[in-house]
Amino acid sequence: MLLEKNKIDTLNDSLYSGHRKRFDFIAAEVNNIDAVIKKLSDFQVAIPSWALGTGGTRFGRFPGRGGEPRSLEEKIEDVGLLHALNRSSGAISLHIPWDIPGNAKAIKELAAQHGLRFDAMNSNTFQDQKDQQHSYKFGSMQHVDKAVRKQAVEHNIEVIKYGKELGSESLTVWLADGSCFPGQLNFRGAFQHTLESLQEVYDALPDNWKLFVEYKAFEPNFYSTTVGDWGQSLLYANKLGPKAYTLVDLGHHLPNANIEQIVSLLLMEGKLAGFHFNDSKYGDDDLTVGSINPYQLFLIFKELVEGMDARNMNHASDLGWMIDASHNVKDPLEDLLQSVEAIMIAYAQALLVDESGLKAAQASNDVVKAQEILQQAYRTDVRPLVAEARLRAGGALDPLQLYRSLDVRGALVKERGENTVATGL
Ligand code: PSV
Ligand code: MN
Repeated sequence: MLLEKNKIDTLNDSLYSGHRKRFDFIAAEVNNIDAVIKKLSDFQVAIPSWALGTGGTRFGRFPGRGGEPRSLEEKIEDVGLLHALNRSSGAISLHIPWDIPGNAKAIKELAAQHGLRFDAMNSNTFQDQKDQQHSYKFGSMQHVDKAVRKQAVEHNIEVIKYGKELGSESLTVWLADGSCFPGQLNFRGAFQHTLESLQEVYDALPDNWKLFVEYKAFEPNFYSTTVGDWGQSLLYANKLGPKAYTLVDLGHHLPNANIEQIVSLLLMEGKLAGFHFNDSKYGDDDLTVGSINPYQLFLIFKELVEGMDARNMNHASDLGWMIDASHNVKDPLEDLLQSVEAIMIAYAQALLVDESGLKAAQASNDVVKAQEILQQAYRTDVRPLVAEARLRAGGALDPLQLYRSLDVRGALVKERGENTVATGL
């Protein structure tokens, strides 16, 4: 389904005068307003190909209204729809083998028609596939059997091959490897095997590619995880070399971890790869970004903006920005629109932080002033700035309202059927 530009314009016209008032009000308070809007327009968040269908838990899955994408082509069309609405979702991230591009040239062309590029490629050695020779039951890259490790390495090299065909420039490796019980594995042995396997994958990376090492505290293993936290990920990344980085998935920490501090230090070391955004209350809940703890999201973006500026980095292109969420009770496309909006809001708030005032407050140990400065930015209603950036880029002033008023889901159900289940996960 394609969204005609005149439908976007019609809704924008009806919302414009209210928007203008709200925008002028906040714009008067912001220094360099055009530079801020430009940064917001440039910022793109990749959509994972596995988040376009209804998710579930190990207790079950409740289908949505239908119309889910039945193929990679339809997934690209769905991301194209999101991007047409918000102009901030201009990339898609593929998981192999869930979304193998059969005809890479045609897939690349289709994505380009929707203004999409291919973000990080993701490998999968956490599930056994039907025709697979060796099982990953006891791990993949950490496995005691060399044949299993070799299979995992070869899979990752195959994923790089697909990525090269599509114009991607990074590989994210998330390993479920670890153990469920004390004594099950030798920690150092598991680390060494994993490092050796990752090194083989690293050596197969094209020069302009990056390797993102994602960590996760627990699940599916419940006693130890072989890339369990940012320290372990950073150890691997440092040992592997300059093309290896640490990827932060917000849901992959133990409760109350200070993620913004982790982000700050990884950036300082030049080892932050990027993000998998989601939100959570308990574990890897994969909820809509900003739905539980929007202040934390703002604090993370505050560190990102300050840390990236300190290293002269380009906010839009020097880190990988991606959503990694699951939609159990919401329409996946609505959930993704909400997530992208939450990310843009947190980024906009971070751009408003009075950095020099904050530095002065820190230098004089003025704790109260420092808090005031942060909360001044956080409590500013930046939604008109984000909407203005969308408007200038050709998107909808209110993407969710347009999605609903056009009954996009209804049209997708008509086109694809009620009982479609997204391919993949
Ligand atoms: C694992 O929980 C994870 O965050 C990894 O990024 C996977 O690639 C993704 O979720 C999908 O299972
Ligand atoms: Mn993830």
